[in-house]
Amino acid sequence: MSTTTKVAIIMGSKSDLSVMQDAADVLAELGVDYEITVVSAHRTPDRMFSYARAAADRGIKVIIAGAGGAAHLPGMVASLTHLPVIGVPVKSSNSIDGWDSILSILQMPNGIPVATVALNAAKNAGILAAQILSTADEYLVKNLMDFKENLKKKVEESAKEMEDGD
Ligand code: C2R
Repeated sequence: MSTTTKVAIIMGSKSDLSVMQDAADVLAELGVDYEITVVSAHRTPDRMFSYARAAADRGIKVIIAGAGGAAHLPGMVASLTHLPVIGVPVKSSNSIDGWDSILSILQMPNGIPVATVALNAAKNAGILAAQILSTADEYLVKNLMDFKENLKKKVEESAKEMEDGD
């Protein structure tokens, strides 16, 4: 990890990477350094404890945690750190229909929030992490505003194409 790395992307299994890569890609697009790895509350509880406990001291400001099925990783990590945790429900091979993961991450008890994005919405998790960091980073504010301006332009282009019958 470089000294400028502020976002940690973790996931319960390597099999989540095809979803979680979207968070990494949008952070790179926005100019945010990140680290990415596998941490499982179920399979590697000791690793999860040490990773979550050390994250803030290593300079991490936001943790993005994705997991599928009985997704305890985001909530357990949130219970071990004061850092904001963004949870990504993953529709994994062991998921019934995605709801198991959504509800495991979303329905946290009072006191231990996890900011839960939509199913497989790792891109939104990356954008939200950048928005959190931008409250103390003017350079990021500009990148985010450019990003949103691009979204607006794409919609306006689509609208024009549709209206013109292209
Ligand atoms: P495998 O493909 O490795 O069997 O994993 C992973 O996030 C993945 O979506 C299947 C699914 O199990 C999930 N998993 C969790 C946790 N650890 C692994 N939900 C956890 O600690 O919450």
